Amino acid sequence: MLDAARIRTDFPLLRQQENKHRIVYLDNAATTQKPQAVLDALANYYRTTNANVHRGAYDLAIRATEAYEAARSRVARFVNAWAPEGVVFTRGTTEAINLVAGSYGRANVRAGDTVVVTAMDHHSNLVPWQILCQEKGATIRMVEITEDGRLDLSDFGRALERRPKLVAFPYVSNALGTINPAAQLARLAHAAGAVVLVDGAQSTPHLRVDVQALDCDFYALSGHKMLGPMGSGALVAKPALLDAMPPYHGGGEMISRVWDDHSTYNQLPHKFEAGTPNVEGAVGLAAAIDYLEGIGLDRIAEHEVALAGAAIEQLSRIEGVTVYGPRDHRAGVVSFTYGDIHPHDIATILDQDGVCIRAGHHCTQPLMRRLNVAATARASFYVYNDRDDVTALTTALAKAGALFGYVPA
Ligand code: 7TS
Repeated sequence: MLDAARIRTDFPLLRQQENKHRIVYLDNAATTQKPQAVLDALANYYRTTNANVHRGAYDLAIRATEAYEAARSRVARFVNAWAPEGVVFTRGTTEAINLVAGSYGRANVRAGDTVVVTAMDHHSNLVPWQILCQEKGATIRMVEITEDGRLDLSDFGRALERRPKLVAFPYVSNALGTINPAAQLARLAHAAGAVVLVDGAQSTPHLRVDVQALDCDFYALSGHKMLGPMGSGALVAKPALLDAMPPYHGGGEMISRVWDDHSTYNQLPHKFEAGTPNVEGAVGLAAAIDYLEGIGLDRIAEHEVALAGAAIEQLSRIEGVTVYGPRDHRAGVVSFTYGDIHPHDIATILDQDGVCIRAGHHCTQPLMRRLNVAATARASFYVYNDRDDVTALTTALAKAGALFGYVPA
């Protein structure tokens, strides 16, 4: 186990109380808190290095550009990207997927084509493909899940028989915690002639990721879910694919030469980074990666699996609680319902004890329909959580049970 109590002291926000209780922050799948090292990197950037990047001839602007490009290399090393120029900074996973749909998708998907997604995809890995398919007259094929919340591999195989243009899936489900066999899925999809996009929003913070070993084509990630700043993230892609893609946004920085009626475009990755980028986001994300690697991704994964296992074990002992998702080969996300208590009520009652969890559809409405629920309550763990947090969760839940007459008060 990690020394979570020690790690917690690195996070100023976690020193504060919520509703007069020690904060028990269990909404890490939505966003994580930020360590002092990241806050310092942001302040330091503005104190010593801030200028607009890629256009200054003076030393300060050169240093800002170097900091930004060093952050790109840091992200590239972290996920073993094909090359630093295959890392395009975005606002997060959502923008990265929209970039692929809007550029690769619009250039390559035609009427009658199929795009494969899964029933456990976050809306941000579904709606961009719906928009694309509606525009092109193409079809979405959604792969079903099994009873225990895994991808149905035989249905995946059937979907591939349509020879889809593109296959998109999450490495880790934000609502079920399922870890998908991403390398195997990518291999099968490639064999069927498809290009593969992996939604890495929930995997990058929690597992050691190697995009070359996964052998996907596109990989999307969010910095704010891995201790980095809000509005930071990246699309990691095979450079040859990016090179052949048309631009996504037009504007400054993405051009080479501009004429009255047309333009030529900059080299990678700048072709996809129109306008002034989020330099502080990139610098803060690089600091977050340093912090995470200081702990070690394998240890982080092990820690979360242990906490999720303890949570599932304790929750399952409470009569009336249903825990969703697989029991093993899963990440630190635990979705549950408690009888007919509305998940929003559960979250509100838990908040009285300082326990922050998410309630709702988790941007996975097609999945919620398959689970036959409108919403679930969801606890998600990270490096600063420990077994006391699991106990705080179940103790507060018992109070909710008492309030709604499920257990004697
Ligand atoms: N994909 C998955 C699997 C996610 O969990 C999320 C965010 C996204 C994409 C979108 O990421 P963004 O950084 O661009 O917003 N998931 C959640 C969540 O589970 N609760 O709040 C946001």
